[in-house]
Amino acid sequence: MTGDETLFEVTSAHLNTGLRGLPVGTCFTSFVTPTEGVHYCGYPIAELAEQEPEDIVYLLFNKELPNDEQRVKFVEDLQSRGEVPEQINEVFRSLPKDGHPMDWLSIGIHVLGMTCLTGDWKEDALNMVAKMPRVMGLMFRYREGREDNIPEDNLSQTMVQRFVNTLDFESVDKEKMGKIVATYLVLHMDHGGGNLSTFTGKAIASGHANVYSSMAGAMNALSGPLHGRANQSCLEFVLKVGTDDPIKVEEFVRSELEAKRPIYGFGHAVLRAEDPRATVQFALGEKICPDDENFKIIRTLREVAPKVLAENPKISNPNANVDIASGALLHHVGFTDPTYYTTFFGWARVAGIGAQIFDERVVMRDGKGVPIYRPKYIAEGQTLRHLNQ
Ligand code: AMX
Repeated sequence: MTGDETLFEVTSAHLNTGLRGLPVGTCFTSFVTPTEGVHYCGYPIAELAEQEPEDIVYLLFNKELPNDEQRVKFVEDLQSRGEVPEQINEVFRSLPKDGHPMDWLSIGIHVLGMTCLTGDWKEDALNMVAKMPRVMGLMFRYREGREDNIPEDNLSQTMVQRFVNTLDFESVDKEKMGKIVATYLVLHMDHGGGNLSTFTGKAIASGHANVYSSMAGAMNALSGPLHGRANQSCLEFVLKVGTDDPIKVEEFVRSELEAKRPIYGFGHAVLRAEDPRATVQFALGEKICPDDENFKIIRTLREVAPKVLAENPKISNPNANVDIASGALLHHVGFTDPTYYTTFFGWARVAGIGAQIFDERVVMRDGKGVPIYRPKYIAEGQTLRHLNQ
């Protein structure tokens, strides 16, 4: 037995805790540290924030950033994969408009799986990444009843431009929108191996369901209010604050805590400082929309809430998390309905989860792949000792 193998002992205290903290595998794409937050393939996220989303997709699949030549080739490759099947229009036309956008996204991914499957893990994962901008754009269009005059998908554009082009929002600064969406995608593409949606996607793929079915399952996991849907709750919270006056904001924060409600956008399970993804988005907001009403509110919240939360020693991290700023920025460029926010999160994660599924299926264990997931459950009344008998 090596020293490594003795580092972690499973005790009965680990049972029924949602696998929290239990080491179960290796993640090649990203990890999270308490001070610098998420790192993609070793790079702290703050160093990557200005990269194009296509560069990060390349990084997650190849474990290195592309050089200029590789970048050009990869962008062309993604563009060649971008076309979406006509059937997606029929399906979206028929879905209930009051269904949650995350359910639409999951169904859209299933449609891709039913029409575009190759059966090759990497091909399918990259094809899905390439098709997502159009799927996302179409989802907005059909949900909002803007089914007529949808611009053709311009496959020579970047992923974000294709989405913005499909949406074709009137009276919105498309360049600003593109910058905010691109930054959002880069910051959200991956977050370690054990978060619920990533784990779910990999678990489904371990039974050799295809990448599309696995990703649809991952999106369903992401849609939960304790997971990806927190970003929707965050903007709803900011709208509820409704003022950027520091005294009133402090009163509001205290009254929410008094009522045992969370202060959304603050705190983190792993980070012990402000999430660099929040820092990046605050800097972007100061550049793009310093006078936006919601941005002014989150600026004040960022000053006031950590001081109030720090009064409670139980709270491990009183600082801003990634979700505090993303909603205000998206809102500023016309995405005023927070129920859509988790779909941006899902769109971004298709890259990270797709890359992790590829690693687990094709790369790990010298190419044999990780076997079908099968954690051990103990029968009622038994203890861990029974496992050794
Ligand atoms: N507001 C109110 N109470 C908070 C809080 C906050 N922002 N952050 C932590 N706490 C409370 C916890 O609920 C917990 O209370 P309990 O002991 O009564 O159960 C106690 O402080 C200790 O929690 P913790 O160890 O500091 O954090 P955690 O790992 O249990 O929870 C998180 C982390 C993010 C769920 C929590 O900070 C929270 O609920 N934040 C507000 C909601 C939010 O912003 N969610 C988005 C998270 C974004 C992300 O992680 N990507």
